[in-house]
Amino acid sequence: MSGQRTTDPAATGATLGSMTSPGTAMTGAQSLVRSLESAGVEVVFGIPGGAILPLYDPLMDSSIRHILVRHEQGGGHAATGYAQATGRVGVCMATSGPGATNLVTPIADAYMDSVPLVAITGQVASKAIGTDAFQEADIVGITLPITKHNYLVTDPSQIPRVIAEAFHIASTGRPGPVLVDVSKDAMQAMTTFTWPDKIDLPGYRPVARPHGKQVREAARLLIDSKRPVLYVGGGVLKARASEELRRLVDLTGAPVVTTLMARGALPDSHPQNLGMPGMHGTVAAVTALQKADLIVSLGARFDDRVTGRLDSFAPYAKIVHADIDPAEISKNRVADVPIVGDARDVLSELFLAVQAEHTAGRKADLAAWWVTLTEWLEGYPLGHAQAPEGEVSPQHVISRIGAISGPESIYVAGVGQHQMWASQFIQYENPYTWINSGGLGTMGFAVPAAMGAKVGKPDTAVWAIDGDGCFQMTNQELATCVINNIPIKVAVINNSSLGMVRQWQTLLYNERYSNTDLHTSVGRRIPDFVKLADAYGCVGLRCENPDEVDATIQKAMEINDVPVVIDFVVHRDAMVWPMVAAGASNDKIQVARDVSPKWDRED
Ligand SMILES: Cc1ncc(C[n+]2csc(CCOP(=O)(O)OP(=O)(O)O)c2C)c(N)n1
Repeated sequence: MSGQRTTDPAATGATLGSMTSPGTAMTGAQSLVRSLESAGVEVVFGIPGGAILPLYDPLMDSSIRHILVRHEQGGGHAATGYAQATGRVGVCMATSGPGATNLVTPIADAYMDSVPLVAITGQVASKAIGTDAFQEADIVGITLPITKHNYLVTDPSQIPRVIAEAFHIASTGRPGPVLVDVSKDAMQAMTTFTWPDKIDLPGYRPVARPHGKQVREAARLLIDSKRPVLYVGGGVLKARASEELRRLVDLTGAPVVTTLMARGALPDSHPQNLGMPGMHGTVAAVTALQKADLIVSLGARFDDRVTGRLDSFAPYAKIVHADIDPAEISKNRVADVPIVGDARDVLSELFLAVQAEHTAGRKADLAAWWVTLTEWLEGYPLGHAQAPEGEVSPQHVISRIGAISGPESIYVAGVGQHQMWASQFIQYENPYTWINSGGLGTMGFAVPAAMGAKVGKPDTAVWAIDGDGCFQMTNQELATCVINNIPIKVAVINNSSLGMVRQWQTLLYNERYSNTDLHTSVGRRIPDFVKLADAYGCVGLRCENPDEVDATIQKAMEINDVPVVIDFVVHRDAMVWPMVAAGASNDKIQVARDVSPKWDRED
């Protein structure tokens, strides 16, 4: 995880020496601020309250930028967006009790998507812990299953060590969230500050370098394979290994699928990129995995949204499974060749091993496989039905945003149909340009995560592509954006309904639309998103006419001093295709309602 090594205390110790001499007397809160500075923190998203107030006072004198959010959930997702866009550790903070429990969703979200996050919470005074004191919640207990590690600190002298460890754990191995809960009295008491010059965690030694024998075995399988697929997951991005991936892809000539968490790891324009696998993946990507004789999984985890019905997933394939987290290997699908290691090291070594095979005159012949793959790619490209006359197509809006704003922009999605379309219809050419909530599927992710991404990448255009349902969960962070000069662009794909749920009701519940109508455009506008944007001090635009899509996007591109919200009123019956129904076999992929690819019908 080289991109995150700035958090290593050994690397930051030199700077520290000039800031503070070891053993300086100060309060626990001052020590906590010094520790965050020493860990290289530049920005924190949070909200103060009684238990964490001692920390907010010295924060005023710190170089660290604190961004006051409107809801702790927004602070957590903002830290995640920042981390995803920059590769650094994201930091959020909250007070005890309800402040801390409001962080539960973003912490769980970061855990599922392996995002390096440090959450600092204030806790009631140590003597009051366990007494049901005002605003007491056992946040360490609550977050135990959704953090990589967590701490309760009641002794101020432990603060520098714990913070150093928290950043180390969050950013190394398989990244993830770490929570540090600090009692109020520990922040108020006097202590001395010394930043540790090394981390001593005997029980935590993530393996980075893969085992050479396993890598050579994987290379041999790749050479012998007639129908290999490189199955690339978010771990490749976490390891900042896009370059290494590209080299292996070019060397092997093998087809690649990039999961929802890995979009952008290999350019979409690369001829070997078959696109996204899984429930709403391309026919070529889904079917290539099904028919493969070898799957080389790189930083992916055989998630149910990718495998579909597990016992019928990729029945002919041998599995090479490379992951930094040994717990992932053979969890869902037994691996023939397990490789534990950092994706960048795995890719570099696999490259050398395949190169050695080539030098020895052994090379895979994938010509026949590519004939078949090309038939699938050409026969079943991604596409969508036209919207009814005069109505706006959501897929068209999203693809035009991608085309006009371009591949250097960052696109952040909420959860639902718009998320799948944003993954399908924007061409990702660069890593770290696509940010979404893949594992937890958290509605409300887009606006705050886009805010965090824009803080980390202020010179990049950052789009939140959101649903009208998702947007209503966290749009209050637009106030944070306006006040703190964070000019994101929000495209609300307004189908006046909880679209993805409605799609399932259409397909599986006989078009009985129980509680999915949001009344945000059809007949009424509750709320009116343009007025809402205006109320926050953003520019609000509306587009209801298919002929005005491009001009509206262009207008948003020209506004760079305040956030822009566009209410794209789209037709509500658009559906996400292709689709593999939940729990079904990937062999049952449909490209439209009751329409399967030709070979499936012939079967
Ligand atoms: C916090 C949360 N609650 C409920 C869900 C279940 N859910 C998944 S998609 C969806 C609908 C999203 O609607 P909208 O934001 O309008 O997006 P659309 O699908 O219409 O594009 C719901 C309710 C969820 N993923 N997250």
